[in-house]
Amino acid sequence: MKTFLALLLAAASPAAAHVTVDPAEAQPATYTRLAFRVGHGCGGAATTAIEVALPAGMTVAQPMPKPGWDIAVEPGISIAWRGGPLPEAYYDEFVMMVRTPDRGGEALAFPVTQRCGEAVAAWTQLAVAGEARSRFPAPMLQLAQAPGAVTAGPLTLSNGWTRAAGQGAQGVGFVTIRNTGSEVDTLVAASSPAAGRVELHTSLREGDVMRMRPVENVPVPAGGSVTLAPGGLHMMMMGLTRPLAVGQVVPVTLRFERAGQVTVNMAVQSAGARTPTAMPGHQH
Ligand SMILES: [Cu+2]
Repeated sequence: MKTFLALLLAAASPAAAHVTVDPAEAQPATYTRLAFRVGHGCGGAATTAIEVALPAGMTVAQPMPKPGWDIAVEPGISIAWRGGPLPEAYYDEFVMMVRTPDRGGEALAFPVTQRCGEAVAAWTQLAVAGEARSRFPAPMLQLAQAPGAVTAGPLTLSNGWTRAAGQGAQGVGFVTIRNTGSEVDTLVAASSPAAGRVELHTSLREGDVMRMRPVENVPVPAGGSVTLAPGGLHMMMMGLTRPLAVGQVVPVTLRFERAGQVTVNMAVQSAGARTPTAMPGHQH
């Protein structure tokens, strides 16, 4: 049946033959509206379901209701619209709001299964390097490198941020470090012209009290990432040499065992900020 449909689809409308996602590119770690565009049915039959599989790590994905369509959500797994039908000759869009994962530079696949009664078109094939473009490609969303992201060998550092603080006070520093290499690397030191010295700290809960402790280093696993964030690992800028004001940028140089030194610009957020950027529509 699938082969038969494949032939039909290929013959029917090669130009508008794919389910696609709009936009095709987005920023990492931001709220983004995604529209899945459906330009035709399954080889003549009207569309009765669009089932979208979510990429790993997409923990926030909210479907937009659609008159005439029932919605089924499996959190973090899939979103499906069932109903219609959407006639073969019509065009429609199925919309969701997502928070993109903090993995700048990655291409996210959204395999889509389109059903037309009993018939099925599976837009689920992933591109393979060196092979011709698939006839049934999964819609892809390319994540841009995070603004201000810097690389050192296989390491990408992004989302550097700090909080407003006065001269002479202690400042904090946060950053996400991704290691696409096959060997662990280790953050061993940090320094900044804005601070007398910079220590690596972790936060621990002892009873009802959060305490900070210096740590010798911060390992970044091969193929993994580490996020320095409020309530956990952070950089402590001891003795700020100047006040840090919201909107400014503060350079911090991190030293890794393997990748060497790399400088990240940390954006100064408000004194109470919990995240590196404002999240539209979700500020509480
Ligand atoms: Cu600290």
